[in-house]
Amino acid sequence: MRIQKLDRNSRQNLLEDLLKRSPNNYGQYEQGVAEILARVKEEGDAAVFAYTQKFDHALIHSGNVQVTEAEIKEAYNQVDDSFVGIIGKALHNIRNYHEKQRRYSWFDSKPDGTILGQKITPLQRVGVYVPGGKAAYPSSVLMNIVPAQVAGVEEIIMVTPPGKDGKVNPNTLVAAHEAGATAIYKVGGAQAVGALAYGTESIPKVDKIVGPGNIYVALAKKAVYGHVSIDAIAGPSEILVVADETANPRYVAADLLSQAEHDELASAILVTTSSELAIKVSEQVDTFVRELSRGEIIQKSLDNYGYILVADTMDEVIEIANDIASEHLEIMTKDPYNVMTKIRNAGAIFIGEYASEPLGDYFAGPNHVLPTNGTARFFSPLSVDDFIKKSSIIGYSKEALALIHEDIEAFAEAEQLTAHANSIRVRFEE
Ligand code: HSO
Ligand code: ZN
Repeated sequence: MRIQKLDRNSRQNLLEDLLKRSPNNYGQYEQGVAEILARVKEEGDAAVFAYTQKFDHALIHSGNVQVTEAEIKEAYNQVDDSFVGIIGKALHNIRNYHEKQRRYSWFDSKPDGTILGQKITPLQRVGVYVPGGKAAYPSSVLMNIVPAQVAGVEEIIMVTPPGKDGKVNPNTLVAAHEAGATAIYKVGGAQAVGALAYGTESIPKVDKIVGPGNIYVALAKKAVYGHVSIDAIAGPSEILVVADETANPRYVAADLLSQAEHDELASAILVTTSSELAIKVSEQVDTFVRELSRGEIIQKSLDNYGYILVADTMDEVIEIANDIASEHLEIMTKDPYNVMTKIRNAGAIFIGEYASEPLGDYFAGPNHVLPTNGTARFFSPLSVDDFIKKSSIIGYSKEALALIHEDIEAFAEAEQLTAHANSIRVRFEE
């Protein structure tokens, strides 16, 4: 891995380099996606099935588009019981964590008879997109469904592209069933997003679409935003390790590669105050790359967006970590909790040498759907909040309104909205 001294130059280059990974640079596919969406809106099922034949080479029709109980049973037969057990344990932790995010309605009443409040209502129906092919991660199925379920969403509709044989990845089906998807449809791509956004004869319209997907799915989600809600558009994975001389180089190297293996555009960065650690990590990375099965992807990803930066002080390390605003941030220093308090921007913060990133991907409980591409400056992990909405509650008594009615009338008149003023005034005319 390349090792650089952290100075103004390398810092500037790094930040510019990372920005190139933004999924906002795919304008050339927009037209094609818009056409797919328009046809799905117009023709419903017929368009969805035609695109499924064209892109997934699968013959899907209204009689087989929804996954049946029998297909779920068949999937269980294909998946190891021990894996089902592991999914169950992960689910337990993920549910417990998300339970803590649950929000409650509140009502404040005053002696004068006013009641102000906020009513929490879960979204009624949401769509979870699950990619097919190599990125069909059962862990992501859990991470997208659980917060919706904890929020109280009644209908959790999953869509996922079928293989040529018209079947869905059995691991995906088992994870969806364990997590509590209420219906599963065998459609993918922009056409699936269109179906969820507009509704078709077979697939119901939802209120929000979440879940990762390829560029067509991402652009389709962006295009239907406003018509339905969507989650943030996920970019390639990122890990940033902040370490001092006390860190174990083998652990640091292993953790960097855990995210580099996701994608050739993934980014893996170590920022450290120790040049000795930098050299050891770089050597260890080379050893691991030779041993690991996805070594080729890892090497490409490291050539693209892998960096080891050596800084003079921990303050500089923290500053660049905040500028990068990484999806995952690991802290391996002698006082990791102290460093953590100075981190402003990060999707998930892993503290100490036993909190390795994959612990969060699979098992600890927090969501692994996290802001990428520097968006941790203003976005948060997927959570129960994504699946609820709020209504304001206002209740007033005559006595309470009497005290302020003139002020409201004056305010309305200042805006020259006399009907507004009138609506208050008529209540105090007798
Ligand atoms: N680290 C990925 C999520 C994932 N990892 C799924 C393994 N499976 C999100 O950046
Ligand atoms: Zn991962």
